[in-house]
Amino acid sequence: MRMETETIAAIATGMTEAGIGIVRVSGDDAMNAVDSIFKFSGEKKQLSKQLSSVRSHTIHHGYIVDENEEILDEVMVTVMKAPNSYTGENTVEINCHGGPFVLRRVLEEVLKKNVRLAEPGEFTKRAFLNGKMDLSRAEAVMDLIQSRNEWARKASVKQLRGSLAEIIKRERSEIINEIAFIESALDDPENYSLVGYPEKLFGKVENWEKEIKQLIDSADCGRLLKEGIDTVILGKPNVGKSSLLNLMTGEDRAIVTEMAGTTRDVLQESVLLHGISLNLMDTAGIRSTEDAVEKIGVKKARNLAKNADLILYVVDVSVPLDENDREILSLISSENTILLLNKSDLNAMVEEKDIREMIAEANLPQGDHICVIKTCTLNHTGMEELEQKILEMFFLGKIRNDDEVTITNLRHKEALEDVCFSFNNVKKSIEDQLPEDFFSIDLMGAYATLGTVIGEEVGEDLVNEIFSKFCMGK
Ligand SMILES: Nc1nc2c(ncn2[C@@H]2O[C@H](COP(=O)(O)OP(=O)(O)OP(=O)(O)O)[C@@H](O)[C@H]2O)c(=O)[nH]1
Ligand SMILES: [Mg+2]
Repeated sequence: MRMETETIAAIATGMTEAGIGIVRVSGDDAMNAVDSIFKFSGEKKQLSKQLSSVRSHTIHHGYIVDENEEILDEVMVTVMKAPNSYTGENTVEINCHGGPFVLRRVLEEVLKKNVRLAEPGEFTKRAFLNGKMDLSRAEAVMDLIQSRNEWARKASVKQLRGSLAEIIKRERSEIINEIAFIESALDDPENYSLVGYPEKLFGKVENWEKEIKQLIDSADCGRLLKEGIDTVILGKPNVGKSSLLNLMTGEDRAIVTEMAGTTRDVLQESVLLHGISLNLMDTAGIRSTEDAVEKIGVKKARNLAKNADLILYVVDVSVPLDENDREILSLISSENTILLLNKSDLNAMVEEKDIREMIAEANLPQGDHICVIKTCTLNHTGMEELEQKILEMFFLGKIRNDDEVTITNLRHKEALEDVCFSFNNVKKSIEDQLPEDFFSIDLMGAYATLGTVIGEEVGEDLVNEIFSKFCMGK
């Protein structure tokens, strides 16, 4: 792939007030460009020194000035020369004071020096194009930045250190060996025998397939861990849904009143549960209503229920079950629901057996598996049991130990599913006793698709698409 030489710059840190903010410049002309707006501190140095002549990986104190020599900020400038930098190019990082306005002004001055604004992810894209990292590692950089919990951070760091790429590279080299063997044997049958070979290959393909399937299996669990479990709180009006959200977030986020129909819009909050994120959504109580606003809220709640990873169905035990509960039962499935018998401090009009009867009447597949927990959001009863149940439901036996490689990226998952498809074709060809060149065709397919994960067989379009999702300055 072509080397990019244009010099680019961007603000690499967040645009909020902070102690330090960094303007990053990368490309052939990085040092020259910054030289023309940077003054070393100390008079002697000002005359004699240039950033382009300092040693690589050194840091220098000084000032950024505009055309009129007016000082914009007092800064520390780090110089990293090609190829020993993140991008593999000459890189200068200007450590400014971290105000958004100051940073923008310094960036503006840099951009006047024949430097253009970097696109999102362009620094990392250059690192990839310059061979500093494979694609799966570049993607891990973004995942790491976006990680919202300890688990996601660990998974990204592992991938960043190349663990996924290692597996992929090893399988690819094993596959290419087999292809080479088949081709040689077909060309030169006198010296290479294919007797008994299909059986041997079958075993190898099964092993590769097993390893790839394990990675695919880790993806669903990985997605939930990385992005959080989309959790919808569902129930009739006034049962305590908003109280539950407030209790779980530890904040008074939702309005709670004794009036039915208080919540009308969806309220979303993120909650961390033993290092795992829940995207908790409080919804309008489900009931048939003539109120136009509430109607919209109920519709939204129904839609959210359809795509939820987890539904917390809240029932108020002090009020008899009715048609609205029947409707809610039609929105849930037994795999994704935990039923909470709330207001357990009050006189119970509803017992667990009543709701179980209604579930049975609703003919919900495996309805008897639904877990029922007694809660009281006023005195916090049942919360530990609820947390425990959520962890069990999603991660029991599924959270892998720290050494195992987990994939969290949808692109990787889809590619690996294609790889398994190719492996299956090879196995089928072997079983159907087809000629050996059929094996190589699908092995080649698997080899190429594996390559896309680490970026060895990807077109420019895909590369651009992947990096465009990055944040600015990375
Ligand atoms: N006794 C008792 N009261 C509760 C409990 N949980 C909530 N409440 C009360 O029930 C009323 C309704 O609570 P909310 O949390 O607003 O209920 P909601 O389901 O969000 O109601 P809508 O938004 O109207 O659908 C409030 O007065 C709460 O204080 C509980 O466990 N016990
Ligand atoms: Mg509410």
